[in-house]
Amino acid sequence: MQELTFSPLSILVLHGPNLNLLGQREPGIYGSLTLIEINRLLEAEGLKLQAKVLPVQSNHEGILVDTIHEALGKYQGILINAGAYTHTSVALRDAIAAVNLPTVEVHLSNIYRREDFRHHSYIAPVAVGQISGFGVQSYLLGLQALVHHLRSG
Ligand code: CA2
Repeated sequence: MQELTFSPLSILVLHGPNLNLLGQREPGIYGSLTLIEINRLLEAEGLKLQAKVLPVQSNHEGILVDTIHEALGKYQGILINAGAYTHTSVALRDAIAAVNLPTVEVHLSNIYRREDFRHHSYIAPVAVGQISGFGVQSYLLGLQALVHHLRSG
């Protein structure tokens, strides 16, 4: 049987502030998996999709901006959970717009069922799309959607 092979893709996965605490606090909202476990699941999903996944977490807006700038030429797409910076950061939005790499926004919780201040995303207008509310599945679905978008574009 003939194997389907795709051109290699590298995807930058960005996790924003406080997501390093996953699995240790607030499991009712964010689930019981740690960030390391989520990254392992993403890497396994990447293998299935023939895409290399590189996860980075930072609590610092400037580091996230620098990491987005450095993605140019190294990665074909970005999967991002910007955490609380989703609702505050024009700088992250401008960085994504500047590098112009296809970006998918994900959230563990459904931000539209929560406090009003979480209903607005600065990232959404510069993203290909957004997946919110499916726990770790938001990340896995987001990775699938991004890879599909990159391969069909
Ligand atoms: O639902 C999401 O994925 C969020 O991006 C998570 C952010 C929140 O500010 C967004 O509105 C929605 C918060 C991440 C905080 O993660 C924690 C993990 C464990 C314990 C406390 C916080």
